[in-house]
Parts: sequence; C-alpha cells; structure tokens
Amino acid sequence: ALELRPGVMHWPGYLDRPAQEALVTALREVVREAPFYTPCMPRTGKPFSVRMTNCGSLGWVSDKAGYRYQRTHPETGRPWPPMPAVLVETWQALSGYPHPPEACLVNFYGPGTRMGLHQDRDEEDFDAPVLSLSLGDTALFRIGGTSRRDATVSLRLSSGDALLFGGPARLAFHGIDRIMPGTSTLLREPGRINLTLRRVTRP
Ligand code: MD3
Ligand code: FE
Repeated sequence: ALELRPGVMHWPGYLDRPAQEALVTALREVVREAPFYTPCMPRTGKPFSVRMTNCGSLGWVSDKAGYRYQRTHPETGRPWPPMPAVLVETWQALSGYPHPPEACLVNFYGPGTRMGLHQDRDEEDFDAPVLSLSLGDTALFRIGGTSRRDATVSLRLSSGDALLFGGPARLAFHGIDRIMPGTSTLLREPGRINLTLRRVTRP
C-alpha cells in the first residue's frame, strides 16, 4: 500500500477483475432489496446528483430533515440488507480496526455527476477509519486537510482500488470532481460505484 498523506492509504487494484465481478453480483442483490434512491439536501431539498443505497445494520441518509444514520431504507421502510461477507472480510484485512463495520454506503455516479468537497462527521466514532472501494469508471478524487482552506491533491480512483482514511485524515475535506466515462467495462451501465465502509457507533 502507498501512504499518500498521513492517514491516507491507497491500494491500487486491490480487487482483481474476478473479485470486482463477484462484488458487483453481490451488489445487484443488495440493490434488488434496497433500490438506489435520490437523496436531497437538508433544508433546501435540492436533490443530489449521486444516487445512494446502503447495506449493513445502519445506513447513511440525507433528506430535508438532515443527515443521519438509520436502520431502514427511506422509501421502502425496510431494514437495509446485510453486508456481503467479502466486504466485512476486506474491512478486517485493511482497516486495522478490531470491530466490524456497521454501515456500507453505496454511491452511484452517472456520467457528469460530482460530489462537492465535504467532511464526513455524522459518525460517533472518529477513531475508526473509513474504507472506500471503487468499481467501474475512473473518478477524479480530491482530498485536502481538516480546514476547507487547506491545499488539496487530486488522485485518480480506478475500478478495484481501495482507499483507507484514518487518524489525521479521518476529518479531511474530500470530494469527487468528475467521472471519466468509458474507462471501465465492469458495469453494464456507464458510471461508477463507490462503497464506503464505516463504523458509526462506539464499540
Ligand atoms: C476522506 N464518497 O460517501 S470515497 C462519501 O467516491 C464520499 O463516493 C466519495 O465522500 C465517493 O462520503 C469519496 C473516499 C472517502 C470516503 C470517506 C472519507 C474519503 C474520505 C472520510 C474521511 C476522509
Ligand atoms: Fe465523504
């Protein structure tokens, strides 16, 4: 693994092609039980361009009332489907954290989709790292420091890459500037899926 900045570890191509295909198959089952929905911004209700779903005991949601973790899908009202075992195993292999992940947010980025620079601070446990897995088209990812004014660096995230954010990087600003269409043949539809595995509560 490469340490990009303090607390940011990158494993390019961590998942080989067969492992990526198996993960996509498992995710199609997740999405059948918990369809992608379009979250919207607190207060304004402006829709996100990224579509989302979750698996695991808790899922991250955003609507007019705010950002939060909850046990059920905001549209079906059903509990989130279980996390595929391969995700729990990847967390055990890479996170260095001695408790299992509780939430896996599944983000779908169609061509032209962005995610503005933000911090992830809706979790109670900032001691646990966040693990990201990328599938499908390459994304231009940007990460800065813990102040919005800090300098940022850009990184291409390709299908199969794993990234871990912990310690001093756990509250770093980060975002997705663009998706590069046609850079992967993994998915049937153009775009990118990102999985973020997290611990939400204190163990
Ligand atoms: C750095 N997702 O869901 S993953 C998010 O590609 C999110 O879907 C992006 O930002 C995506 O909140 C980026 C990389 C990532 C995830 C969590 C982080 C970077 C992070 C938490 C702290 C610092
Ligand atoms: Fe984030």
